[in-house]
Amino acid sequence: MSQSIERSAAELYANDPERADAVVLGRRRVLTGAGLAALGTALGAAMPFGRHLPAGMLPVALAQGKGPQFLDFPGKDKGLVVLGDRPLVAETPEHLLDDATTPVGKFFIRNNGQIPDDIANADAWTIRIDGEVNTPLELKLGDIKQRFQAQTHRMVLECGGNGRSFFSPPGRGNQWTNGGAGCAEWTGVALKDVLAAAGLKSEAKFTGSYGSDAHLSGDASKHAISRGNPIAKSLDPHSMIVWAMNGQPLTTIHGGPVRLIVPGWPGSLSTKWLNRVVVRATPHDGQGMGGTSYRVPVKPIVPGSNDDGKTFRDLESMPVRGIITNPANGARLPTGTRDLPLRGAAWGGDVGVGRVDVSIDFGQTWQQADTATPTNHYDWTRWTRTVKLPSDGYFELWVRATDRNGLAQPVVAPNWNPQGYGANPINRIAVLVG
Ligand SMILES: Nc1nc2c(c(=O)[nH]1)N[C@H]1C(S)=C(S)[C@@H](COP(=O)(O)O)O[C@H]1N2
Ligand SMILES: [Mo]
Repeated sequence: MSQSIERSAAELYANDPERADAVVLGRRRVLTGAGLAALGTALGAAMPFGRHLPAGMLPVALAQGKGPQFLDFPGKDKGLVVLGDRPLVAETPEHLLDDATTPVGKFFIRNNGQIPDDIANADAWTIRIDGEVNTPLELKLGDIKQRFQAQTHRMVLECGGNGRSFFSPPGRGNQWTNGGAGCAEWTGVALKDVLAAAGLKSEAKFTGSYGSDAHLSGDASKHAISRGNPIAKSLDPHSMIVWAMNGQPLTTIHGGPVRLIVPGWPGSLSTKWLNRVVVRATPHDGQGMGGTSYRVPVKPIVPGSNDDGKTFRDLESMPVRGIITNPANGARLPTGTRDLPLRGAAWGGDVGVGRVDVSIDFGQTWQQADTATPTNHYDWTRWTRTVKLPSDGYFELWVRATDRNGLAQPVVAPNWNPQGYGANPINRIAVLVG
């Protein structure tokens, strides 16, 4: 076998999909021992629906590159996968998102700068509200808790780059699979109530926000990140200033003592260690705004091309996504398993989920899943579906969510862009029966 095949199956599929198919599936598009041996893989079984595998599509079981680096961080599940350690970024494999409410220990971590030290007196933390307001405010967290109506909602927080690793060629940045998302119960006050207390001027069209984390370089004149959005999103009753997650004080790693949650939009708007909200007449110009940052093409561009992003639009509502949370990708199931209960979650930015379908035959046929009603807007939709397997062998289980506007997840990541935002292809997992 040629050396190039041994480098990695993923590379072979990327460079020469026809040859890859020939090696893996053979002319009859049935997995052969020779194909397996050539790739040194763990497929290890017949692929009953192999003839339906789209030409040139890498089987999921061959997609793993180098082994994952698991997270070792106080209070965090050891199954989280580190995507970067400076700044610290870790994602949650799909099978750890099997809870209706994501435990704090399983919640993904995304930092852009240095993680601040723990704060002793949370209630003394101060947030400034200024800019296009009648009365600029300096509010202590303790005062915010007293003065405004507290509320709790279970809502998805999702990184704008979630799914990035599915782009080809790869987008720049952390190579998220589907694990840059979680759904927690957030307790706090509506941002709109706090803005109303300051009094919005007629010029108030946008907001920007700042957190206290230092830039990685240590340069005090720079912010790690500072993003903003049109004022309408800040006035959404679900956009909140929060101090508790799943009923516990917000931990430092998740922005404690206090952060924003701007649900349904890129997670980067949900500023951690929040110390200032500025109301503006013009779009915010902080770190992470403009150019290709959190922006996507209005007209598709050639994958891999250079583009300064000037004609792009800001990524706002996140696209719909579904995941399979049980069984786990790579699960080995007992010989003779025929009824296989699948479980998962789906969510879709501001729009929410209309339906969820699963396929066991590479998308030839789809079966609609049962969906539970979300507890409130921005909660995710949990789904279940039992599928019948025809035999032992290697199967891929696919899930495809469709949002309430009828937009379904594509099979491959759409609308390539240099920094890799908005990749929401269907979730595919592999199981081996027998
Ligand atoms: N101050 C500050 N806020 C921030 C960030 C950051 O680096 N600094 N990262 C943002 C990004 S990109 C995401 S996806 C979410 C991640 O929140 P989490 O780490 O609690 O999961 O926080 C956002 N808020
Ligand atoms: Mo993010």
